[in-house]
Amino acid sequence: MRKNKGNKPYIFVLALLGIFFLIIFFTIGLDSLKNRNKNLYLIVDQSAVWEYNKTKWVNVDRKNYLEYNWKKCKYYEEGNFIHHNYLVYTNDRWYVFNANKDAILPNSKFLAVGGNKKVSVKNSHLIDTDQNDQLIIEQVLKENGISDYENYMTRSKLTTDLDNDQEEETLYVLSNMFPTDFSPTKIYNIVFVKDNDSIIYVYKDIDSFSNMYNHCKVYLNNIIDVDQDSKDEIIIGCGYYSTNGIMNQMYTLKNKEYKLLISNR
Ligand SMILES: [Ca+2]
Ligand SMILES: [Ca+2]
Repeated sequence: MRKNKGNKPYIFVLALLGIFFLIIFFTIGLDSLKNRNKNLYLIVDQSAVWEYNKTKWVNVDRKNYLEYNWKKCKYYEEGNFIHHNYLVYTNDRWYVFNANKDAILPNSKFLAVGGNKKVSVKNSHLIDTDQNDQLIIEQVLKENGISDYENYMTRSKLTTDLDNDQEEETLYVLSNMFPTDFSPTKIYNIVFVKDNDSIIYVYKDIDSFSNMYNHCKVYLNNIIDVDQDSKDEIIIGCGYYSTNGIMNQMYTLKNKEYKLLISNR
């Protein structure tokens, strides 16, 4: 009896400590345990969340998007770092909040980078092509069996050093998808890089006009170096007609070819 009485204060302190650690565990511990392996993830526009899982990129299931809510991430639009922002997934879309937790309107070309791994994101704002690009565009279209050069909707480019050889390449984005005032024989989306005299294709999708609504219209989302090898990965978006969503893909340069790293469809 006596012995038990003497232990009472200790039991009380131990119980208090236990409760204290349980509270800490459930508020901070559980959260960090969940995110322990999240060393790099990308939230790409409204349509993809990609996580780097040990050796490969994986698509995060939409039902798990909530795990990323209120995590601080680096928020970019067309390669411009806007701020360390917070993203919140609710009602089937991402809402973006700044450091003061005020809502901001996301751009359709946004990219949020989360986790603790270093990456570099590059300006990915395209400009319209001009007279000097005409020859190379015609050559590429001809090479792909497309003869009507005059009818197009998107011809844009970005000049930058993508492979870190200290020389600039030009990335072109061409598309005549979903025309309203002309009917081409073929519809196309072509993304390619002109590196000196060689053409390196990133994304190519060509079909007959009658199949148009099975396709999407391509654009550049962002340029990022995810593995810090100083060679840029290219993220494209491709919007399907009406409310049929967006395909996002990330490509990496291996042996002078762009290879698909991950696609959300
Ligand atoms: Ca280069
Ligand atoms: Ca890279």
